[in-house]
Amino acid sequence: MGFPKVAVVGLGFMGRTHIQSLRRLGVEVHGVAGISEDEAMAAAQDLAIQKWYRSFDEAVADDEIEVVHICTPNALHFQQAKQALEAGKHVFCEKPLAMTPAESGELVDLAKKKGLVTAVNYNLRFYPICQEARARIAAGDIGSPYLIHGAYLQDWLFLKTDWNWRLEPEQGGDLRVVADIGTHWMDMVMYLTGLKITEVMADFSTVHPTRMKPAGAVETYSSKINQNTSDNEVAINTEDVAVILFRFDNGALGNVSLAQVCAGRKNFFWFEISGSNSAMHWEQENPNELWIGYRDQPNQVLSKDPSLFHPEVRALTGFPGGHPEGYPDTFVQVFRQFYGAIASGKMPETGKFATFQDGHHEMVLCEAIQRSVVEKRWVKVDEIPG
Ligand code: SOE
Repeated sequence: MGFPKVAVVGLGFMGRTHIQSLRRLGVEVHGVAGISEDEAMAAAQDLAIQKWYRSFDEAVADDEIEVVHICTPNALHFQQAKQALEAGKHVFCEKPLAMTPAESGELVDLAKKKGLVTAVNYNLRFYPICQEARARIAAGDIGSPYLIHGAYLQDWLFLKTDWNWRLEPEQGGDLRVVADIGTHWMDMVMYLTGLKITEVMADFSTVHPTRMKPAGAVETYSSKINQNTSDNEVAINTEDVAVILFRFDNGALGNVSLAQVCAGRKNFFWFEISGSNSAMHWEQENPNELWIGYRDQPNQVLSKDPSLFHPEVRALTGFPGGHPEGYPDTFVQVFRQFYGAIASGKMPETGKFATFQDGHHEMVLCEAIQRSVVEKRWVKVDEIPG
C-alpha cells in the first residue's frame, strides 16, 4: 500500500511521538512546522525530514501534502483543522479537538461535507489488551456493567514551579485535567462498554492558585528536570484536581478522579468495570495485563498474547505474547487504522479509531462537566447543544 505524504505540525512531545510512530508504519513525514522557523528547521534536521515550513499556512498550501497531523497547543486545533479540511487534507488531530462544542461541531460538519477522513487522538484505545477487553465485554463476559470507575493521575504539575502551556486557558482551554487526561478516560470506558455517558456531576480544586511562570516555553514533562527559578507569580484558574460522577445510558454509575498533582503517579490511568458476571481492571502503567475478577472462581490475570485473543483483536496487536507493547505502539495501531481508512476512501464504521464525531462528543461532555461545577448540580449531557 502506498501511503500519502504527511505534514506534522507542532514539534513538542506529541509531534515527535507522531513522527516516530508514522515512520514505523512506513508513512513518509514529508514536512514539519513548529512554533517558529528555527524550531521547524532544527527538527527537520534532527529527524532527517525533507522539508520544513515557515508556518502552518505554508504547510497547508503544499500540494504534495494529503494528510496533516495537528500536534499544537489546544487553542490552535480548531483553526488549523478547519484550514486543513478546507484545503482538502485528511486530518489527524490531537485531543481535545477544539475549545468549545460549537467549534468541534463545525469541524464535524465540514469534514462530512468535504468527505475527508478525520481522527482525534484517543490512542489509549489501542493497547491490545484493551481491544481484547472490549471484545470480551461485547461477547457478554462481564454481563451487564453497573459500576464503571477509575482514575487518571499524573505528577508532572505537582510543584508550584512546574509550568506548561496547558496551565493558560488561552492556550489549553478553560478545562485542564478534564480536557487533557479526563477525555482519554471517558473515551476509553465508553469505547470498551459501548455505553454513553448521559449525566455528570463534578467538582474541581486548584491546589496551586498561583504558579511561577518562566519566561520561555516549557515542554510537557520537562519541568521535572529543568529547574524553574522564575519570580513571576501568576494566578491559575484551571483545575489541578477533578472528581466526576457519571450516569450511563444503561443506568450504570461511574466515577473518576483526575489530577496532575499526585506525587508518584506518573501516568496512572486505571479503569474497573464491574458487571453482573465478573469485573475487569486495567492499569496503563502495566498495560499488558488485564485483571478479571470473579465471585465463584479464582480471579485471573490475562497476559497479552494475540494467539489467545479474539481473531479481530489479533490484527491490532504488533508483537507475540511475551513481547510487551506500550505507549508508542498504540500510535502505530491507531495510525494503521487511520491510513487504512484513507486508502479505502471512507470513514470507518464506528468502533475503530476516534473520529471527529467522537472528539466532538468529548467536547460536549467537557461542557456538561464545567456546567455541573459552576451550577453545583447533576447536568444531563443532552442539555448541552451539540
Ligand atoms: C500530558 O498530560 C499528556 O501528555 C497528555 O496530553 C497525553 O494525552 C497523555 O497520553 C499523557 O500525558
